[in-house]
Amino acid sequence: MLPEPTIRRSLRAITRELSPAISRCELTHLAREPIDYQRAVSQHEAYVALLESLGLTVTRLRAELELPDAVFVEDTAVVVDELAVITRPGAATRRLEIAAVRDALQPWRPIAEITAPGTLDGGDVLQVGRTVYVGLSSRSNSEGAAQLGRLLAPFAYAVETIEVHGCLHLKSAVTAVSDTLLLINPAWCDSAAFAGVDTIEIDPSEPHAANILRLDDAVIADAAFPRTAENMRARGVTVHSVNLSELAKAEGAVTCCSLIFRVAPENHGSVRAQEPS
Ligand code: CIR
Repeated sequence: MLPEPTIRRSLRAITRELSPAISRCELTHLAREPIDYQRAVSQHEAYVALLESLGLTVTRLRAELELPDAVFVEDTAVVVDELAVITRPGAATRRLEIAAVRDALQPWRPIAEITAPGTLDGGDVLQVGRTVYVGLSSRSNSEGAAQLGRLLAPFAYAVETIEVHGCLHLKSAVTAVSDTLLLINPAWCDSAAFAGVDTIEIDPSEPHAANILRLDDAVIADAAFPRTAENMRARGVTVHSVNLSELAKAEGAVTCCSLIFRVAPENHGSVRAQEPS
């Protein structure tokens, strides 16, 4: 008898190659420092290779010289099982990123979109079961959250807003290990908003550690945060590490560099999303 495929076998990822213009990226909470482009490319390639080694099929979109932040593909869409919502990123410089992502998601999901005056970055959207938390940040506004709520309501998702302070996105402050366990930096968002859900706090010496990428039975974390990784392992979480130190200078982290979504197992790897020319 064949072994059961792991659930992760049906996960796909969309990533986008790194633009040499990354040195002109948006920055909100960090001072600009030089980014070593070649090292950043190598780190990003290692990230994609890790996703592939863990069984995901990855669609890699091309970089564009005029889109410095396009590698942070997470911000351009919110993908749930039933629908892909193309966002309207809060930074106007990032709005041209959405076209290629819409094309790449088209084969996999019905498409909806956030429209003006709504703004929404995918980095502000945290799905935990049928609850979708939206961070109200410098990028995402209450109109964007309300639009997302209306789009997801027919599928029985409840959208809740939460204030974010001191960091770029909600998922800088909190991410999900599973539907019942969150990793949180309580200094950057109000943990009371997640009452009833179990939480692990980041190690206080690692304020940026709360951003982890959830897969079905493991997480990916930046190797820069070993103490928080140990806290997770102590709770039985499988943690894979990757070094994204150059992208961290652009205020990027592990969730930002991919859009992860589930496909029916029979479609896994069989259909290529259209890639922009
Ligand atoms: C920006 O400021 O938009 C980019 N430099 C970083 C975006 C990181 N994205 C994310 O955390 N989801």
